[in-house]
Amino acid sequence: LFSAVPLAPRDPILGVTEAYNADTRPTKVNLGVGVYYDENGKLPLLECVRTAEDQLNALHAPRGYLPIDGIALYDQAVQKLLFGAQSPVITGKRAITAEALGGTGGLKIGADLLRRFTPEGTTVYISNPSWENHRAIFEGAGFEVQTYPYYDAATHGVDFDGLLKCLKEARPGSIFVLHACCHNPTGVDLSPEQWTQVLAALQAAGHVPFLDIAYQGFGDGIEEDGAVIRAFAATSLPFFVSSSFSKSFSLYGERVGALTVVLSDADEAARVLSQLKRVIRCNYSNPPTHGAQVVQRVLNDDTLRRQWESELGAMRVRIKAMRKALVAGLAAAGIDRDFSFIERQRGMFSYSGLTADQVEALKVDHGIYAVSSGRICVAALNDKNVETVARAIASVLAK
Ligand code: PLP
Ligand code: TYF
Repeated sequence: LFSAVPLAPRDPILGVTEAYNADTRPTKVNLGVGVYYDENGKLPLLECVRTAEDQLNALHAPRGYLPIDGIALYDQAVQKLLFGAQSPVITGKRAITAEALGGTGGLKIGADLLRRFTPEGTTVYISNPSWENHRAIFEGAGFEVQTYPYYDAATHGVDFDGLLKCLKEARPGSIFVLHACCHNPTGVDLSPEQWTQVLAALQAAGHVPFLDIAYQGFGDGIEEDGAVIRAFAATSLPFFVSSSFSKSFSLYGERVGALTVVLSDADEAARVLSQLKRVIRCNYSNPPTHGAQVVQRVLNDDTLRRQWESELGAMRVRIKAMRKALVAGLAAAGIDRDFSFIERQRGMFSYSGLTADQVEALKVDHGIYAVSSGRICVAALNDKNVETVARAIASVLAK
């Protein structure tokens, strides 16, 4: 049965970490995976998380099965975070939310749900480029996946005409996966005016938007980064949102995320929730307790919530400082190419423009690991390594 099974390709991003781990050079730097490291190069445990965990430990609560859609207080907190507490989609009971296994889990149960209720042959469009798991998840759910034009390397911006054209020409009722903020891998987001046009085009064609928000708070702020979701919620358009707390709470391994769907009315929402629960039951039955308990406690407690906002704000500010330091470091290393776009990009990533060969040289000659597309994780830079990284990049550019 298994003698002819071919070896599957490695994940292009997680494979970088495997190679990095095997490198014995003490000066090595991992700019591959999208993880936030602090100024000492360490994965942080947020103070708000530590406090919530201490409180939870003191309770010594039993661990029964959760409801299929997770902890109610968590689901409600997710909705408030996404839409604002007073949003009509919440008060009108048009939004349903299920705790999910990270943002990935939110995408997966959303994809499975859509597959059950969209016509055969429905196409899913993801950005070109996108997080590769988008393609894998939607293809795995049984969809044909195509790309819409997004990144324009010449301008380090968005090919907006190409994107609009695709939205207009795609068969009505197609599914569009959109990064709500901090686009992975490019770091290039749409402007509010562009979002308005995208929203109008989606509505005109009756497409199904599937917003992915995995980096809320890393762009301009929690509120600011959620503005796109609120703009969608202000229309009557049904849409999906997969959200993740992996990065914003530094809770990667706890798998805390959610799927939220906004429907036309409360009755439709109740029916769709019943179907979503069915999808969850046959995937993993019900979600885990710990991570969602922690997040729920923080979001629903004024003091912890303020602490979270301040800790997340500090991460955002540090990343921006590292963007500046990298651009300055490249200039100081004698590079005259204009790298100022790195400062304009948002979130954890920068599409640096380095070629696959240059990324390979960075690894071989300098022990600096990046994704072969040229994507670097700016959140892995710190005051101690940024100059080394800048000099290494300068040296491979000069090769
Ligand atoms: N969506 C995007 C765009 C991401 O970059 C990530 C990163 O991991 C995810 C979803 C998934 O997040 P999680 O780790 O919570 O599954
Ligand atoms: O893009 C990244 O680096 C993060 C982490 O299969 C990640 O989103 C990467 C690959 C993957 C799962 C998570």
